[in-house]
Amino acid sequence: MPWPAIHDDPLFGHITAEVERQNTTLQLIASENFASPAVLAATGSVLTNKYAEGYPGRRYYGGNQVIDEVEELARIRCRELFGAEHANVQPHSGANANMAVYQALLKPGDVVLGMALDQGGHLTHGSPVNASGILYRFVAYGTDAGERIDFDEVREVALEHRPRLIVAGATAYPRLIPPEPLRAIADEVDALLLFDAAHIAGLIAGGVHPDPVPHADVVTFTTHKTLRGPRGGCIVCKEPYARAIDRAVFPGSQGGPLEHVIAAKAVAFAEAASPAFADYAAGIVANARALAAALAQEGFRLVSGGTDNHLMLVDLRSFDAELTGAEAQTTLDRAGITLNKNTIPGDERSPFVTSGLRIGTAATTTQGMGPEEMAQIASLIGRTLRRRADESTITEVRREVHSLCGRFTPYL
Ligand code: DSN
Repeated sequence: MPWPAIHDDPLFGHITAEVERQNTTLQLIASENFASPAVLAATGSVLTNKYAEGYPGRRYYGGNQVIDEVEELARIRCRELFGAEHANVQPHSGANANMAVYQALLKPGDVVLGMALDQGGHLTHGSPVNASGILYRFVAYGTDAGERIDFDEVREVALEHRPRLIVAGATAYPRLIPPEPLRAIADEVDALLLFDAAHIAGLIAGGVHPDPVPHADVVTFTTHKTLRGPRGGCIVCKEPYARAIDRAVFPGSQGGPLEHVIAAKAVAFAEAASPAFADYAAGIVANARALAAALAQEGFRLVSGGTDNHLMLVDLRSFDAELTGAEAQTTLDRAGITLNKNTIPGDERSPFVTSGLRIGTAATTTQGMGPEEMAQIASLIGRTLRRRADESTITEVRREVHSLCGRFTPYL
């Protein structure tokens, strides 16, 4: 027997337990989704066995005839889905994609504009504890009194600091990000424009959010959030940057590509190109609006007053000044409602505590839930947090969550 028998390894018990958790509790983390059986099959395929440093037709190892076909298919589907001139499907994650773009376009010490981290930006948009903030001089822009991106401020900061690159995009921003004003500002200061579409790639592919590809020099995204593919990253760019981007991914910052994940990305691109995916993307936004409206009815203030995308930020202070994001996350987790604490603009609490929650609808929409279920979820959240000291309420909500999920089981 070539492999040791490990069918009784406790690890497989853990995987079964995780399937059970995903099937029976509510997944409201805005960056998560349920990948299709076809995506899971490709991710778990023998393609994981193959080393393929390089790119199709230019590999360092032999035996890559099939792998070349797989990666080329993924690149073609990615270009077609996003109408892009060039695609690199090798980044292992969105963070890797962003770092490769910086490596391709910048020199250490160059000035870059990015969204403030406490107002929705990502770690790779210049956090001092991230390589982006260590290697490059990031200057932050933020949101205005209405908690929306302040394009006048972006322009002022750009004129003052003359960045080499402007980074658009966020991980916790509930509103639409129009690419045109950012392109105009980038042109005015002779900067390049990177649009980090990690969260909204599925909304762009589904045609419900404006397409940044014609406007940005480079667009990065992850494949596992609203796009509903395997965990991973991608870069699309204009042709003049293609060679530098490819070199920055390999050999610049990664070794062997994960070809099983690239195959699963190809599956996801095909799924996202189907007419049904446009309905799905519209459903995500409709559900987010319904959930936000129902949460407002429960007494929660929504940052910026609502949402245009797949997520909302809840300001807990309006509901209960004593309730922190950390306590709300832990309490809801016990009730079978999975989401994450999040800082909100002007938050006085630390990122480990926070005054907010981030809630997304990509996964529940995949399950087939609609506005009626969103209203029920808002009511469950409100009831749990209002009566959080009462153990029987947590048990009762957990039972209701179980029953709700039983009608929309993702993995039968
Ligand atoms: N962890 C991702 C998110 O939740 O938005 C960002 O990297």
